This record gives sequence, C-alpha cells and structure tokens, in this order.
Amino acid sequence: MAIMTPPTPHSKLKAWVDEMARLCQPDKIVWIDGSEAEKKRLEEEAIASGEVIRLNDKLFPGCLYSRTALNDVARTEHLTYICSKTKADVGPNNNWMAPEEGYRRAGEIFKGSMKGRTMYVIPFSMGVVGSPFSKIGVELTDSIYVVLNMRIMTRVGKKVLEQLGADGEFTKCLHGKADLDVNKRLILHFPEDNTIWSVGSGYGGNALLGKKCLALRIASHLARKEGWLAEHMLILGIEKGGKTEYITAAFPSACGKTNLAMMIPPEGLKHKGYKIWTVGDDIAWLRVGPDGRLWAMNPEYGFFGVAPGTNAKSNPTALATIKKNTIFTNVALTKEGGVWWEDGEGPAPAECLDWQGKPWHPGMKDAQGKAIPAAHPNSRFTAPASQCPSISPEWENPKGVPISAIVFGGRRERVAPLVYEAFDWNHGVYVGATVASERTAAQVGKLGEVRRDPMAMLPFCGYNMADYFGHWLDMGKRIPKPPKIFHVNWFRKGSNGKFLWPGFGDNLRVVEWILSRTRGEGEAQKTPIGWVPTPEALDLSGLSLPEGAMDQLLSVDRDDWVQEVDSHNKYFDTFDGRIPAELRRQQAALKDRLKEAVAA
Ligand code: SAT
Ligand code: MN
Repeated sequence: MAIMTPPTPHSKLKAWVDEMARLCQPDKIVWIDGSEAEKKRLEEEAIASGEVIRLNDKLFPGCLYSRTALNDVARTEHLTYICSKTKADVGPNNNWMAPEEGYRRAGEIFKGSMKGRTMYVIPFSMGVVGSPFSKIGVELTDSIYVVLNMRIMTRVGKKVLEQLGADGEFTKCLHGKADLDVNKRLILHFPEDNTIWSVGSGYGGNALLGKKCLALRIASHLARKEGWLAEHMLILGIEKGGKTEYITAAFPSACGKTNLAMMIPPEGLKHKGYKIWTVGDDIAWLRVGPDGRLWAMNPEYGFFGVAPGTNAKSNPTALATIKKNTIFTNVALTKEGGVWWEDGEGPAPAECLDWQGKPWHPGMKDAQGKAIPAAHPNSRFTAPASQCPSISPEWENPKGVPISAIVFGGRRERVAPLVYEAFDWNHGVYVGATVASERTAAQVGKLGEVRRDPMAMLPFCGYNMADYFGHWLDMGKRIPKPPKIFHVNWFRKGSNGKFLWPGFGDNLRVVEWILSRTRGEGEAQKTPIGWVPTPEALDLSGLSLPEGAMDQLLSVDRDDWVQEVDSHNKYFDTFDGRIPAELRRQQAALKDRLKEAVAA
C-alpha cells in the first residue's frame, strides 16, 4: 500500500485511519489538503476514469457532470439506521440496529472493498473553521465524486487539520461505494461513538456524510447533550430600510427551501425596497446568544439543490449560482455539453442523453404511456454558496444571525392554511411536532403519500423523536427572548385541484406578515389553531388571485381539523408513552378550542 505521511500530529486520527485502511484495504491513501492544485488533479483523474464528464467550458466553466447508478438516486431511509445502545433510544422514527451488529454487518461489506482503489481522507468542518459552534469530521471515502462534492459542501483540508490539532474531537465518517449494490447498502450512525459508516451508495445524502448524517443526525444528538438545536432549516435575511431581520424555515426535502432562501421580491412589493439575503438553504444550527435571543448558523459551505423546476422564474438566483464550478448529478446532457432538466431554462433539447445516458427526445413515453423525464426528478446541483448573488454578508459570521421567527411547513393539498402563528413557544413546538407532508422524490417511496414529518426532521433526527420534542420544550425555557413560531403551506389546492397560491417570490408577502407579527404589528384573527391573517393583513398589491382564493387559503375547516387533531393523538401513541405530557395537553386544548368554535 502506498503510504503518504499523514499531515497531522493527531495520533488518534492516524490510528483510526490505519484501522479503517486495514479493514477496507485500499491500494493508496490520499489526504485531502483543499488546495486548487489538488482539485485540478482530482478532476482530471475522475474525468480519465469516466466517473465524471467535463461540461462545455464556454457554457459552464469549471462544471462537471455525473450520473449515479440507476438504483442509487435518492436517500434510502429504509437502509438508514441509528445504532444506539437500545431501540427505545432511537424511537419509532428511526430504524435501529445494535452497535455491535452494525459494525459487524457493515464491516463485512467494507472488508477488502477498496482493493484497487484509493482511500481519500477528507478533514472537514461544519461551520466556519475555528468557530466555537463548528464541528469537525473526517470522512474516509473511495469515491472521487464524494471528495469533489465535499470540497464544495464543506470547508476541507489543511486548515481543518490545523484546527483539530493533536487531540481535537472529530466525527469518524467512513464511506465506501463497495459494489453500489442496494442489497449491500447500509447507512449507519453510532451517536455514542460519534461515528458514521455508510456503504453501498454514492448518492448525496447517503454519501456526503457531513450533510444529513453529521450535521443533522449526529448533531441533533450532540445538540441535545449540549443544549442547542440542529435543524433541517433554511436561514433567510430580509432587509428593509437598512435593517435586516432573519427567519429560519423547516420544510421536508424538495419542498422549496432553496427557492425560499433565494427568493426575489415580487414586482408588486418592489417599491418597498426589500433585499433578501441567503444564509443557508438546508441546515441550521441554533444556539441561545448572550443577548437572550436564538442565533442560527449554516454549517454548510455549498448548496445541494434539486435541479428540476429550477428556472429563471422560480429561482433566478440559483441559476446564477450554478453557472460555474458546479457539479450536476443525474440531469440530462445536451449535445453542446450543457445540461437540461424538466421545467428548467428554455425548451427541451431536440435530442440529448437522459440521466441514465440513453438517447432522449421530447415526448418519449414508457410502456404505460407515462412521459419519460430527461432528468431524474431528484437530480441535483452542487454549487459553492459563495457564488450565490444573494449570499448574506453575515453567512460566515462565526456567531450566526439572530432569529426573529421560526417557520414550519409541509406540502398539503388541504387542511393547513397558507399561514398561521402559534400562540406561544410550547404551542409552536406542538405545531412543529405535528407537521405533515406529501412525499416527494427526495426519498425512495410512494410519491404524494401524506406522512407526519415533525419539524421536517423525521428522516434526520438521530434519537427518539419524543425526546426531541422534550428537548424543544426545554429549549423554550432557556431562551429568554424566543422567536415566534409559524406554520406555512404554499401547496394548498382549490376545489378545482389547482394550487391556490403562486408561491416563489410572492411568498415574501407571507414572510412580510410573519415579520410584522414578530414586531407586535400585523392584523390577525384568532382561530382554534392559531393566529391567521385577516383578509386585508397581507399586502397583495400587484397580485391577482382568482375570486375567493384568499378565503380558501386562509380558511380553517373545522371538520378537517377535528380529524386532524385526532390523528395527532394517534401519531403520539406510536411513541410508547414517551411523548411529553405538555404535547398531550396542547392536543387536548386544541380539541377543546375546536369544540368551542363549533358550538359558537
Ligand atoms: O440527498 S440529500 O439528503 O442530501 C437532500 C435531501 O434529501 O434533502
Ligand atoms: Mn434537506
């Protein structure tokens, strides 16, 4: 085995790399330093091996194109486990495997799996290197694609090793492609050992271990221990009149977090002079600041966004961000060496190669007569956050930004109104704990199926969600000046089956109301479920909605909600008596309010 002298005095790190190399038996070990020269070398190697293709440098300077294996296109939640000591510790929201069994089963797959391959050692920091709020991980991987993506999504290399010093704490992350066989795929988290083992997948959330695995599953566990919150949230700054206020928002995967984080004010509100600043689009780490407010930081360094649906209307900021130095995965490849996806820019190319590498032309149908998409619905771009035209000047502030409002949301055709405000922190935790959403292409499974996705963390909470709700309730006691909590639903449909709300930039109208409420302004009416804007409270200038749309959007249907509130209790029942009493109390209080409202 070719041995490069490890560029670190950290003996535990070196010993662990040695041990993992003995297990996986790579031909070579390469320590990632994060330099430009290294990037060039890796890209050339990956192009030579056919793992990636360079796009036309005139159209897409510095961009790469990649395809995953056909069975490896989304997170595989059914193969994702939390390996804590007991099953009760991980709850019904996670798959559980005993730690010894996890190491044994994955170990068998890892064994010798890097023969003939290189093992890359990627020291990475989630958060600004050196911030007391950041966490360091080291990922070992046999995938150059993973290395190239991690270089965009996290801060990597020499500076991280320097920060780690001789004995710093780090999360041990082992990743291997093995045979990319779904039957030999496991994504395992060992919170008690601060360790992640992922084998058999090369896809984003399964393989870029800094993201969902560390920054959410392991971090949520650490956050509970250390008294903070690791959340599946975007962070957004809204500037007006020289003052910037910040909100976070938690939506399930592929429900528009990236679009909201990069939104452009709609024409009708232009005269107000808003400027939107992007701090993060997927993950927020939140802590109580010395001023008693909640402060949020984005632990990531790039965006891993859904490509289909990204166009000059939906998200011009994202389009500008991905013009250069971006990796495209599972989109369509055009003859000119460019990329295309459904609902993207311009008409479909007359011919191209689809995400599987097969010739494609518009109008192609499968055996069932269903349109064959050129790009996979969960195809992605990986782009440096620094390239985003709306990136906040504060995005690398090691302290984060102060949060005025927390927004929860899901994708629901019915039931949930466009927006409502929780009565207080504990009620807000209840609202977050009972979020439901229709399944999207970001997870393997049945599209459209409604599932509870509390705080958009269902697939990402590294421990029993009942205890997680308890932690949220606890945090409320520790934040002297808590942000207000809201719920939004951009996806409500009218009786004609069409979306009622235009979404995208027009969402600023809702955000504007949310911020006004945090300042004690903004008109609202009290409903059983929370404060809902009065019909005049949202500034709709320049927006023409169909007759009656606003009433439908803001309506709280009692029958729907009576059913909804019963299903909350059934959901809570799945936690074997571990649900905090306060949430049961909230459920009963909501039920009472609904009864009173019916009687009134
Ligand atoms: O694939 S990822 O998990 O990184 C993206 C997502 O599902 O949110
Ligand atoms: Mn996400």
